Amino acid sequence: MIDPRTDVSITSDGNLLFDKAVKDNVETVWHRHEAQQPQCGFCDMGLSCRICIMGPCRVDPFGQGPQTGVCGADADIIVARNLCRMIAAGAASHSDHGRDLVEVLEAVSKGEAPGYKIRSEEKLRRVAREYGIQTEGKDVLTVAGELADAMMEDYGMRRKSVTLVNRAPEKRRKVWEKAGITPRGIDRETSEMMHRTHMGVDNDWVSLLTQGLRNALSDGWGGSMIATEVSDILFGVPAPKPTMVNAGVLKKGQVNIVVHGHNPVVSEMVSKACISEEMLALAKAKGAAGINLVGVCCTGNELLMRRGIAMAGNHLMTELILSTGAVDMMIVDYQCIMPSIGKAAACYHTKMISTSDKARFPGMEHHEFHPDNAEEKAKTLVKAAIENFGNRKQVYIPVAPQEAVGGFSIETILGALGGTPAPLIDAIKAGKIRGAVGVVGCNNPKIKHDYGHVTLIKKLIENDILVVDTGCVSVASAKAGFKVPSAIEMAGPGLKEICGALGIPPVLHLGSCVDNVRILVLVSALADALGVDISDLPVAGSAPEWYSEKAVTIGVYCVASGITTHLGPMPPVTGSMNVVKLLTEGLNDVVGATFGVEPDPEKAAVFLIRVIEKKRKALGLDS
Ligand code: CUV
Ligand code: SF4
Repeated sequence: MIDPRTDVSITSDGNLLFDKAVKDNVETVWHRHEAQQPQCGFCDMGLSCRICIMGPCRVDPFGQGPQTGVCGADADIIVARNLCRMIAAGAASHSDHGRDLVEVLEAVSKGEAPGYKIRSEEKLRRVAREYGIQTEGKDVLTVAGELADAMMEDYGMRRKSVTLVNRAPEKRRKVWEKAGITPRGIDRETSEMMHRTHMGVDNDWVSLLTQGLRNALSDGWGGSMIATEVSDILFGVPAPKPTMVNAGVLKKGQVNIVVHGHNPVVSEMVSKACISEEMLALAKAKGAAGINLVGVCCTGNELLMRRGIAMAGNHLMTELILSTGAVDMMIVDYQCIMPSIGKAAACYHTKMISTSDKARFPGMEHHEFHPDNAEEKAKTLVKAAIENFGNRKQVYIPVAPQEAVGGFSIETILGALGGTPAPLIDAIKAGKIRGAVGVVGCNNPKIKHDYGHVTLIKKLIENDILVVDTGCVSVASAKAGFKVPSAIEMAGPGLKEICGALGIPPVLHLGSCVDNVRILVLVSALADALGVDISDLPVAGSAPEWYSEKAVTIGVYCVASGITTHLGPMPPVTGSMNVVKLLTEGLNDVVGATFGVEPDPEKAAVFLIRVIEKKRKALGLDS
């Protein structure tokens, strides 16, 4: 295979491993993306519909061909329905991930999950009280069981609203009440979204999108928030830790195990097995100096947050790190795992393992993890990885790892500030920090790998804007060196002063994609401290290289929560100017925030800075 491209990424490990993959005849996401060109223009604009089999249908954007599908749906209806189904899929993914954690919590309470335990009793009791559970005098497992029960109710149809919306500032909850978008039940909103988008149900694009907002809020303040909170309860509340990033975290002389996916339920058990004496002795007996567990994507973020475990890469690096030939085993759970990677691994000695009853992949061995067998399964797999160490052929690890600090939970951020957001607010009031932007989301082969993330973040911190990041962005920014305390040298003078005094980098790693809810908790604390709504704060969101349905849902719940959000790639909505206008302007009157789309990260920085400066002015901060 000859490939003229030498610059798919802005990172050197990305480019070098891409060349290696090409040399080894490994097909990558970039090859397949090219093979898809030109991609369908109707789909790109959201104008194709295959909801029923009177179709599939397409609406002609130029006005000459058909203007409705067979059922009579016009461009507005088709575009809105398609977007709403993306929201439902994203909400379902995060919320189902949350459900898996609630099930582990329940199993722990019943003593049916050996190896798992309650690591943060303090947080368990605190969250239980938010659910109205009387915790005094009750033992920890009883509280865990009652909390799991109460959370299960959040998924259903017995409540007026999901419980954790109470964390939002009162003003925000009023906005939701008025717009009729307070999420009632987590599964309910997703289910209703699917119902409304069936042929012949909701055919008003405004009312469809309104339900889209409610559905997204059921993720942000429901399913994702439960996922994060229960993960903290079971695996510990993250605190800042030093770590390493990029493909250089793989080690030549050690057994390399990579975990990929999203749910910490599996990776936590694997991480435990990797440090057991028994496994270490076995590795040594097989000639390895140790066992090196590293992560990719969000399950890696979960481990990094709580254990300081190194990150080998983000979404577009998942195939490439296999081409190091140094991965003895990759263990996946679910979400964002390209079905191609089994094939890529087949070019090397790498053993590929799937673990979830709901996620299977070609070219992988399936070893199903459940709360009752996870501890044992993890040991079996680590053993198999050790056995596989001797089968390595050539190993190519082209770069040295980059240092980074990760693991900022809101609890530790506020703790570092003395228990209140006041010092942060003072720095914002004084204009030393102009505001904050959450930069989140994926990679997408439509954009040079990590270019959007790194370019945007560089501009923001130069302009004294504090950046918090999650998901695949967090790996990009760590690789770029933004996550060491000395990175303040790249920040503007005010941000440099504040971060310097606190000993923190100008870009804070808040975790995985479900951990975007930590941003919601942080902005709620800031808004409450100032007595304003979230939409009044000098904050914004951005997803410069997003690709997934989950990212759509995150974007929508951020905007519905009052955070104006930038998207790099255009979502498939340009077929309806009505929908575009609602998303980019109209929503301002409903929720006080909008979307902005700008593929160029330099221009996106200007957009975000303007949003922040406008909010500052409205708050009277610079008068
Ligand atoms: Ni959930 S959703 S590519 S791994 S951030 Fe990474 Fe993060 Fe997007 Fe997926
Ligand atoms: Fe066509 Fe309407 Fe069926 Fe969609 S729902 S495929 S527009 S007939």
